[in-house]
Amino acid sequence: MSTAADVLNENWRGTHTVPSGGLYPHQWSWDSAFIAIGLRHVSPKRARLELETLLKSQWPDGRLPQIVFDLSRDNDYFPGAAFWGASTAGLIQPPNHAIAALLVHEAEPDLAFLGRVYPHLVAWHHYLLARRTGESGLAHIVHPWESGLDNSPYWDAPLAAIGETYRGELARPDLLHAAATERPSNAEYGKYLYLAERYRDHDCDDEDAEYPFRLEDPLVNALWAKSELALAQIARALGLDPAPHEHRAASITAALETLWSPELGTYTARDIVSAQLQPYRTVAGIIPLILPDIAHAADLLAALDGPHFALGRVALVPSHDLTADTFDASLYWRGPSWFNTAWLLVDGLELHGRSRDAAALAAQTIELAERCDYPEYIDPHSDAPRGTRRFSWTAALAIDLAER
Ligand code: 2M8
Repeated sequence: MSTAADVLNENWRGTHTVPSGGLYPHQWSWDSAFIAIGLRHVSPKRARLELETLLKSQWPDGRLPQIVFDLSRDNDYFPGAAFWGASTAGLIQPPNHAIAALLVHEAEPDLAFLGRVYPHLVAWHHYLLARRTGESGLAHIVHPWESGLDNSPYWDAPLAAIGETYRGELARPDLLHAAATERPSNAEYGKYLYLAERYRDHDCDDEDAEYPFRLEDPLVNALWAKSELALAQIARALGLDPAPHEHRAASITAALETLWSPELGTYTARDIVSAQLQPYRTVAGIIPLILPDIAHAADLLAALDGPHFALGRVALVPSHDLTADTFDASLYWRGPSWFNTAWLLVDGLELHGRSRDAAALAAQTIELAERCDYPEYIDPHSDAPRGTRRFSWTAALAIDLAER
């Protein structure tokens, strides 16, 4: 029987792991962090190399790029290096890397590794603070791809408000590897490419005052705060001062309260351009449960248990509210359950005193990953696999849950 480790071996490219050989032939930023978390149980050495390969592509301003391209596969994914005119994409992804670095070190203590990665991780967080953080104290994203949850309903109204669309030729090699009913539409791709092109043509400098897509997302900021807590532990291990990281984590955690929606009973995203909170429940709005001091932990647990996310009554945790008109059980980040958010919520449940439910969610995550051949995502009602198969973070996080 093929194992999760076989999937990681298949997708290993000598210095890093691709998310999947067909659909995603390059190195993705937050995928690599999740992958390293599983890889540490297979080969701590490879896990360290996975992270350090990504860090090698860090920009001088500190950002970690969304994608590091394999130039030999540039025709197999769009937009690639030819579009960006560079070997990395200018956008970012959610900051889960310090969490991964700490866990990799815990699997096989290596202070030299921690010492090498720490300054890079500090520079990465500094980029978020210096270039992306406004008065609210939260970092904003400038593209749906930066959220990791590309076609979440959070982005519907902000994208609809943008009159422009991409005028170049739209390639969709992704549709060779996943059904069109399970991927974003061409209309969404038109907006994605318009924004990416505009950001690129301003040298990705974050200085375009009229830039039309700027949102504060609860998952991105919760991961940032959690990563600051991880950096505090890394600093302590290195004999450095953890306090600045602890203070930053506390201030992001406090600032997340500005994204709380009493009507929804979850956190949500704020559109900085329109000053609107988005009226949707998504798994991103529950993820702040990973923070020990989050104010609405009890409400988040109630949201998980209630009809919108139905913990224990559907497969894993759906990416979008089961009762919403916008819910679609097969469509990417608009309903299907994903293995990385399940992994994060296992941690959140554990942290907030729900160990039995955490264990049940972990067991379900491992079982579904194995039974469905490590799918990218699954239908929460039928358990049917969706998206691509033999997907690296699904395999990696199943290994991690099984090893704990
Ligand atoms: C998906 O996003 C990429 C663009 O970054 C795509 O659809 O082409 C998302 O699920 C994202 O979170 C993930 O990092 C990436 C690679 O697995 O795929």
